[in-house]
Amino acid sequence: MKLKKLTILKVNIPMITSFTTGFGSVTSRPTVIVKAETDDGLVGFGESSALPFPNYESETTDICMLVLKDYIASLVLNKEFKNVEDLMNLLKPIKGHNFAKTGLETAVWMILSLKEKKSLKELLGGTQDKIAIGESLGIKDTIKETLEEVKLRLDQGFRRIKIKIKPGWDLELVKAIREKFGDIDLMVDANSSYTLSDIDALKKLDNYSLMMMEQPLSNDDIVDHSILQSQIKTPICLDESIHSAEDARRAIYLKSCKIINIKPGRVGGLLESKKIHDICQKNNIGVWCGGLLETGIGRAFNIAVASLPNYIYPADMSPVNFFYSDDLVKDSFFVDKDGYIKVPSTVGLGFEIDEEKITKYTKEKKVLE
Ligand code: OSB
Ligand code: MG
Repeated sequence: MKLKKLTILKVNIPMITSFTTGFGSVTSRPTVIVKAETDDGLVGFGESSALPFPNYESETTDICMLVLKDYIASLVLNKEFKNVEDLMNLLKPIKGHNFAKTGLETAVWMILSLKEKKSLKELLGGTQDKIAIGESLGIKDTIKETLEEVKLRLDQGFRRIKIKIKPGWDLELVKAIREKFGDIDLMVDANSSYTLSDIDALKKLDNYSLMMMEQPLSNDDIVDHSILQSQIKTPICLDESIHSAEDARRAIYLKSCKIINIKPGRVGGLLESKKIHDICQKNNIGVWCGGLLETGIGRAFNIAVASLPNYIYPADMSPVNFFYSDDLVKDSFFVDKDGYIKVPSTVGLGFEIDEEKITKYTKEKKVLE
């Protein structure tokens, strides 16, 4: 197939609540939507879900816009490719920029789904009809507020609770949740806010039967995580440190983690997500699907890839209306009372794109042919 036109959009849906982590607060969240059109008239949409500032990953929304229009477009427009592997080979000259690549890659997965008349789940080889969902709770002003939100989400059926921690906002909070809610499935995510010099604080958390401790140490580290993992029983889950199947292989070799959080945007798309899934499966490392506050478009791809068999822990997949006043799909997913989302079996995205809404929230637009 050949792509004959790319439309790169910076879209900003108002946030109704901010989301605070160890690296700072997300208060407004523009995202990049890629519309790809083939020479035979098929249309796919994808999302580059980098954050607006370089505190989670170095890539940002504006960097994705730039790399897509100035570098990615010319490598792929009017070039023949057969599948996603071929497409990614065309993009090989570009080092990094996984989020930008994912915007295009996911749009092409949607096109392939339409072309082959198979759902994304089927194309990817997914085996699960529904995926278990957990809630990721940002850092709040008080423990009381956090406990209220934990209760609300447990009552709504969410199957595990993840709380964001940072030095000084950790032990007391975990203790309070354990006291009030007993042995619920509970995990913490530090977003790289500790170092090995904080090992005493991390060892204290180790006594609370946490499902996992996500990315406690530096975003670019797998050595100190290995040292830490050898000293605590709580499984370490890597997020920021893993950008590829090669990174996963190295982390597994060094015993730096026992679990990996796969976010398609962070690793360059669904194909690389599947490769990470596969290497983890071979090595008995369970994976799960993280989120980056995507719109319904990005979330749709996350849901599809999370149907692969080794996605064995609940996904961060709160409904889009927890964070945003609106969405870019008409019939977004919902979490049922038992805490599951159904994986769509229809072709294409699996959800109906709302092009009027995309137009309504577009702040910048580049068309390349
Ligand atoms: O580390 O998992 C993270 C949101 C923004 C930046 C980093 C992270 C998160 C989340 C995901 O926790 C929340 C979601 O998308 O539902
Ligand atoms: Mg994380």
